[in-house]
Amino acid sequence: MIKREEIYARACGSLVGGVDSPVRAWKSVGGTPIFIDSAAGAVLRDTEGAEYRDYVSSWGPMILGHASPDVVRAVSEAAARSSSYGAPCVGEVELAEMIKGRFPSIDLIRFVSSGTEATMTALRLARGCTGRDRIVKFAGNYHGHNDGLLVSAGSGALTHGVPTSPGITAASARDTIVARFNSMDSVRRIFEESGGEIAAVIVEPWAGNMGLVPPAPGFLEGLREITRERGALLIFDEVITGFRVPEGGVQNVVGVAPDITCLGKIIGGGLPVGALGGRAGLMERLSPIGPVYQAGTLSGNPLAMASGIATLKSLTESAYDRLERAASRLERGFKSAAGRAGLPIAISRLGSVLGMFFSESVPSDLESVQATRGDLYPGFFHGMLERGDYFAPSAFEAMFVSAAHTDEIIDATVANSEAVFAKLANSL
Ligand code: KE4
Repeated sequence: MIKREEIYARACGSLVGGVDSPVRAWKSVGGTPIFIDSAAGAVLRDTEGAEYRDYVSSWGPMILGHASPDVVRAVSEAAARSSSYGAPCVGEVELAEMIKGRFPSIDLIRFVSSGTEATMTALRLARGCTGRDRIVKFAGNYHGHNDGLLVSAGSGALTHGVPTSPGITAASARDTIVARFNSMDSVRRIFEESGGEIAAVIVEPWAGNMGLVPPAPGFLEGLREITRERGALLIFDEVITGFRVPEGGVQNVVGVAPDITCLGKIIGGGLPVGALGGRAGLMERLSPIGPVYQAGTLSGNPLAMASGIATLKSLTESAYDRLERAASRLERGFKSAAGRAGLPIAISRLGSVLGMFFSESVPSDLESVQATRGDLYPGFFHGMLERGDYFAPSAFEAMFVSAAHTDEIIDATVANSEAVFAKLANSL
């Protein structure tokens, strides 16, 4: 047994902030982060032996639950055949074919090792294909930590109050134009001013890095129309939403086909992976066929491919039914518990990913997210944690359930929320 204070102090002696990704340091909610020793199904176990019902799910990849037997078996068998070859393997082809089978907008794929690499490559491809420099992104959207996109970014950048990071050159920032999520007026104004310079618009079709904010009716269709009219590419960052819904991705739910789709998280089942895909004519501009260079030592890693294949194979209709049952039960339970406590909350949900806001209604953009009572979030986080429920240590993240979240797991969490919501309501 290792006390969290002890291991965190040790970690701070070797890792920046004691962590390898900022949001894990709990800076915005306070307290000493727990260190995880193991996990199985919907439950985490920390180094002190305490158990928690997990609603972070490694930020999305663990959609089946932790240590899913099929995934463990697939990764173990792959590891016994070596963990990396630096040469093509059959698993890359199999996983690519599985993804193509669910995304009609994708003819060809390139695997990389993170969502950041996927979006970074997508931008380079868009610029390489159009000969244009500028990119439009949306305030509060997060696409990983590449320079051009760490401007008015969500997730950890927003959590730590540095949406536009130091170290980004003026040129990078100049080439990134920030629009308001769900505002076609803001996008039209940008195209009126700079349309001929814009290589691409990149968007999280459901924004999962400022809480979970849905697209307004017609917003995604509007982006498709204006980019097509003005010769810019449309990039959907589906790193969170890809395979989170039974339809595959948001693009299949709304019927809007982007030019490039970025994926990650679930397609690797918890191992490092990212991917970008699109029409053959576009993707073939990437090296080795085309001139736009991209490469990676561990791209298409055999263990990550085995994990992704096993995960997608296990995402059956009955798995999605379990996911829907768990997520809708949590949504209903939180709403009724908060209602009984007299605490205004608003919940958004896309399949098995949810957002919760301390407000009367679901916000539509970053400005309205920041107008919600985010100050109540630390009380929610710690109140639930001490009762055995682990949520994101940031108000600007989403909640995830897995196929391992049974009715009993969800009902225990909802029961715990009664007291937590009541305490928050009394603090108003
Ligand atoms: P990675 O480079 O972290 O694999 O993926 C970047 C990324 C790209 N696009 C979207 C929509 C994303 O949400 C992410 C990463 N998500 C965050 C959590 N919201 C990762 C967690 C973290 O940064 O520690």
